[in-house]
Amino acid sequence: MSLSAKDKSVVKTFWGKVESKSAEIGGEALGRMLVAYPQTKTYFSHWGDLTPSCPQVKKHGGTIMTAVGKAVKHIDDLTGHLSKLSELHATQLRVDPANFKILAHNIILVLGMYFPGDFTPEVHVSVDKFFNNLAWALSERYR
Ligand code: HNI
Repeated sequence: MSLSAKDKSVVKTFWGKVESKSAEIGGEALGRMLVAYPQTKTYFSHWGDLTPSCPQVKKHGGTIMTAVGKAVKHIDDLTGHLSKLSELHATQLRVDPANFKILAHNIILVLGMYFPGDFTPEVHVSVDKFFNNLAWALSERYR
């Protein structure tokens, strides 16, 4: 499912609104994922505390969303841009790529919560396509 020029511009415009809140949104999304999809906790067991409000979850939520924000800026070459991050998740972190979609689902959910007015169905469909492409790009180095 490739992103049309319209999808790209919708995602970039929407991200312009999201950016200043993105660390908070990332923390909320990561915290929710760890509770609602407890199988994802295994990858973060070295943190000890995995409650949604704990500092590690908040900090890593910010790290993830910074990476997502950079991906938005490289929306024309997600595969090339995310190659190193894909390799890290494949070979060192050994994250099952099915989890990328689970995290994306949680980020999308929180985007809707934070921006009920801006997150129209039209924005939703483009953002959803973007995260599918991002998940696909992050899975690229698993072969
Ligand atoms: Ni992910 C580390 C980005 C999905 C498990 N992850 C990172 C880092 C970035 C990042 C950036 C820090 C890299 C570094 O230190 O150089 N991760 C992303 C993005 C997505 C994603 C953009 C998808 C949107 N990661 C996931 C998922 C899981 C995951 C779905 C597991 C369920 N990531 C990790 C783990 C680390 C990690 C584990 C190391 C964390 C730590 O602090 O030890």
